[in-house]
Amino acid sequence: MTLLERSVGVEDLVLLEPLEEKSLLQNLQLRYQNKEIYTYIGNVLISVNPYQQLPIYGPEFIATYRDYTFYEQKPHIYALANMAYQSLRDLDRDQCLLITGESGAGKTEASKLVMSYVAAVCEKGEQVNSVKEQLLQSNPVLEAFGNAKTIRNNNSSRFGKYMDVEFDFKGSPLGGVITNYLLEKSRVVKQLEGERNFHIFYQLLAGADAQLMKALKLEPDVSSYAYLNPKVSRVDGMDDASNFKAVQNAMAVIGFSEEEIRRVLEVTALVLKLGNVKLRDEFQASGVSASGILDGKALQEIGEMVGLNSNDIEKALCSRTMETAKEKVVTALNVIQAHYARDALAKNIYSRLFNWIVNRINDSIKVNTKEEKKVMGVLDIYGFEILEDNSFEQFVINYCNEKLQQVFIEMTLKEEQEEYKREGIPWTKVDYFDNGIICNLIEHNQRGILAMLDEECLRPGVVSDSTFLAKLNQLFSKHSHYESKVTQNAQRQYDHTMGLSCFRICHYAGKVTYSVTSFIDKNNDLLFRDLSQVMWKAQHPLLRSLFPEGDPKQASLKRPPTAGTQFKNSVSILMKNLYAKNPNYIRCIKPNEQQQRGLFSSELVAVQARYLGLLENVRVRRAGYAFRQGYGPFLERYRLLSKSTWPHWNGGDREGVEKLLGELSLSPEEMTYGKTKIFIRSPKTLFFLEEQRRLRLQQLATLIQKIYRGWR
Ligand code: AD9
Ligand code: MG
Repeated sequence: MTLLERSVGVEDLVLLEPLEEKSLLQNLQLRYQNKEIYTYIGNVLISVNPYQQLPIYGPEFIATYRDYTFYEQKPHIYALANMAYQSLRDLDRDQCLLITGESGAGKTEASKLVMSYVAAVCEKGEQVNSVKEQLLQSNPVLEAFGNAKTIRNNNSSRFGKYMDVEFDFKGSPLGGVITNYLLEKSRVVKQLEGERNFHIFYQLLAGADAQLMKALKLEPDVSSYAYLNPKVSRVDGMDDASNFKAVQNAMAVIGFSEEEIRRVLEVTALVLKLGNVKLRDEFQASGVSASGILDGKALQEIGEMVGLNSNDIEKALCSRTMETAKEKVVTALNVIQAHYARDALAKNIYSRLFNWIVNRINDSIKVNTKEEKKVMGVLDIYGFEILEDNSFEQFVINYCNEKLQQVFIEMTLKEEQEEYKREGIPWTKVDYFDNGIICNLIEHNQRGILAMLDEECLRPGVVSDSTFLAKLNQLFSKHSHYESKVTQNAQRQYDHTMGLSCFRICHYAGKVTYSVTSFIDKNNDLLFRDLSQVMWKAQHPLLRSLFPEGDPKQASLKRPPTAGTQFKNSVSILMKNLYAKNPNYIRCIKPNEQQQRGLFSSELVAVQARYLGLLENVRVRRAGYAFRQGYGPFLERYRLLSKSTWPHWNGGDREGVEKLLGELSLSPEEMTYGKTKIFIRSPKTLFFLEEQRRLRLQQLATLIQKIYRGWR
């Protein structure tokens, strides 16, 4: 039985015949139904969410995978983690693991499996163990504050995460740095039906002991809080109370002091209470509508907890101060505006708290040594999104995926090309779709959609989402990847699915229609100065530190970059970081919407296969060689297959390999001899070699046994 036949379907899609979407899906389905959730495309790993605990993880499997090279065992995430780790430790090459896929596809679980693999195989020792613990414990903390139950995933990460783990020359972890992207802060004040707010709120209410509840003046009943949806207070299989203990413990392991933990929980409780601050219409004598507090209890409690006068908070929520060079004008907000201000404040406090937590973890895990470090970056970030209504969030998420696709193609091709050049092997050009044009449409510094959005946000005068759209329509009327009602009408195309307030981008993964509603607002992401000023006045050191711009001395500070620009900048830093490393890819696929084991919906997977560019990936991969290895190690491994090289070979490594492969009568197109490495076109040949080696080892073992018996 060969390695190929051992599994069901091909283990590497490079071997797929015929190569088309249908056969690709059938292959994944066949494997999935046989609980083979992992499949390769060369060294890219595809992982289909099993929605059940498979007996393929843990120390025994880790021990197996650490002793083999990539193609020697069944496809597995441990094999990929092992390849990345060994290459980092032994070849000194910084690595990155890019984990992509849609919500619920298994990205976060995959990143945890990689981390636990690396933690298990690296050296042990007191110092190392404590670093490992801190790195591993950052997960439950970030998940508590950054994950939530959504319709698509009970434990959905509502932020993007990139983590650099740094190692010393022996491959022992020294520490790391976490970068977070775009927390979905709108969830703090509103959730879709069937969804929850961030886990921490429920954990706190379910798990805090009586003393803490009293100190925070909280009630255990979820329905007491307007920001929590009482219909989904619990999630099947999730124990909020015991998770709360685990989070507190994890924070302590990372190095948060008791006081810091309490402060974090106070700010969390404050956000919950803000939702209960009810406002009402009030009419001023002048007849202008204004607002005031309907029920002062929540506000009173907030004031007491963070050392603020509740009248000051009320004033900041219900009015707005406009400052000109000469004077200050205070205008009253009506009840809708005041509620909006309250929600904006809650979202801001929470997202700033989240950033603070990430920074605090980074302080603990930061590496202080000057010695040379090796780095493994793990990226767990939202995949391409096409929802029913796509807004600013989907726009930036899809932009990020467009950039990741660009990295993927460029790095895969560049890497191949460079190696061919080094090895003196002719390079045949591969045709592929270059999505640079779409990236440019979005990110171009002067003429991109994000630049246009900023221009509109910063322009004085009356600006709105529709003036922004009009600008795009004018500028991109002829762009091949941009469409809107206006451009369609000009071309006499009549598409009823396109709304008046929408534009559409033809992404590499498909067309997405975005509604411009709230683009300006979300990009501006401004908090009225009255609110930051009052927060800065709080006696609570943590809360106060979250609002540095509230300091009157900082009043002349320039406005912070817009949300779009901040995101673009962090994506650009991420890309630079990724380009500097050797990439490893994990493509996660969600087999069904019901989060059920054993169910494989071909239609759903087909869409994801397109987003992930799997066919394109196989095509690029097939154009080259699936396997390559230095002559020395290759000869060492397979020399027992030839009479010329076994048991002794006195010539050079390359001659030995030529002799050996010559004797095995393999097709000459299957391999090419580079300067230092042998290149093998398809994994099939490699599997053949492996199989021959296994048989030969068996033969030798029998022979040795016979000789041994003869002696006895
Ligand atoms: V989201 O974009 O954060 O909403 P992810 O991260 O892609 O999403 P996640 O890793 O959270 O998905 O996986 C969703 C659920 O699928 C998990 O909570 C597990 O219940 C399940 N899962 C995922 N991968 C595995 C696995 N290898 N084995 C068993 C798995 N269950
Ligand atoms: Mg996740």
